[in-house]
Amino acid sequence: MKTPSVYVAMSADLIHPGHINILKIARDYADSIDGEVVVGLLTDAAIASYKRVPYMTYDQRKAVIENLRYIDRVIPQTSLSYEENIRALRPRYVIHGDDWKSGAQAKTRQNVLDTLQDLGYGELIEPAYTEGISSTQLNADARAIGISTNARLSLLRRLIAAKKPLRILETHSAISALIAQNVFVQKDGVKLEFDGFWSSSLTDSTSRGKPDIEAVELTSRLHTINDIFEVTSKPLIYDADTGGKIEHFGFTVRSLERTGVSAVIIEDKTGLKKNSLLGNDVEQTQDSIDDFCDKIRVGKRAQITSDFMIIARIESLILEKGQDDALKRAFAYVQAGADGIMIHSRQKSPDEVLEFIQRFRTQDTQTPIVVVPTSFNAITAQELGEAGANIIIYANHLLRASFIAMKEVAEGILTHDRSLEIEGRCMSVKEILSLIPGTI
Ligand code: SPV
Ligand code: MG
Repeated sequence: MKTPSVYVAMSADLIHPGHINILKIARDYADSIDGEVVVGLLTDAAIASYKRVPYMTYDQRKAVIENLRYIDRVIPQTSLSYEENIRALRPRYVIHGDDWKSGAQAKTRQNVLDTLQDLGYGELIEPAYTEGISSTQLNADARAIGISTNARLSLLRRLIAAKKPLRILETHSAISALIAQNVFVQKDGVKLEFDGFWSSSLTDSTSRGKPDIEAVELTSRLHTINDIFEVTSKPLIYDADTGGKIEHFGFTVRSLERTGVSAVIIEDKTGLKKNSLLGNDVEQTQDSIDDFCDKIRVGKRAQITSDFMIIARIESLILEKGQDDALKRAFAYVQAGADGIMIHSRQKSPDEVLEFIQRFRTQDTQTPIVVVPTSFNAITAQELGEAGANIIIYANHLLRASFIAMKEVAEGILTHDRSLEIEGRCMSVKEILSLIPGTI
């Protein structure tokens, strides 16, 4: 006969006395029926579906949890819902702290009750929640301490594996990165936040009053990134324009990697680079497939970690060379070692990007695809994800937004010859002081 079981689902990323209390209770219930305690350990994808990716990988969390003495067995729980595991395991008891009766987890709880009722077997036990300690508080404390270079660097690959699509926001300073780090909305019980940062060549140059023509050198750009990294913990994708001279690209890769950047995107243009959204209104030259593949290979040979990603950006649609050219390049770049493909477009409609993704995906289901919906802005990230894109970059919006706000306030002060009228458009001094941890 099958051993009777007690089921407990957990993320087990930051184990605290509240978890131990639940597991001890589960042990007591299991002993009372001569059964086993089975932990359904949420996979990275299950956790990332409703909050950030965990600090530790599934295997690391498993190694910790399966060595706790109250537990007999660990199995994966691949979604937030317990249903699949409950149906397969038919536990005598399911155990969860009583804090989930209201709030975001209430739906999951109801689903557990419905499933047990449907099976006509099993009981939900809800011990009192342990006050005074919570994963949320531990998370906040961990964030305040910061993140190591390697942990940040590897986060992007882990996120790509766990979640689709990723939403990446342009940041050009520490303050804009703090906004991208902390802003969130609650949607259908899910906490939606940005997964990382985009260091845009356009906004990093523009915020320095320089044109987007590779005129701001790597060292200056790394200063901005260091400022950003000092106060945040999310991963960053670096826009390296053309990647510069092939002889220099390996050094760029090493510097980015050393700093903790997760990925570099290089575009297949050569000569004097202009911003892609200018299209054929300016002279822009696409690199040959062979030369660009060589550059990808140089980058791949230079990197030290296996986590760093080199993403090849295809400019064929920007330069009106057509889908066939774009696809031919995409497959060649992947063959040369590119860890991802970015397909760019300056059309108002997303059609050409969707066509590219669909055709690319018929031959390659794995390589991550990056898109930048600046001009085709009516399509949602969710829709692009469903079409097969992995990373959606909002490439310039924080800088564009701040420019309008600053100009309005500057004009307002001149118009009224004082600042009274525009105070409402500014954050209060008290608020701005309290925004930065450590000010007071
Ligand atoms: C950037 O943000 O600098 C980019 C994207 O490269 S785009 O401006 O659309 O070319
Ligand atoms: Mg750029």
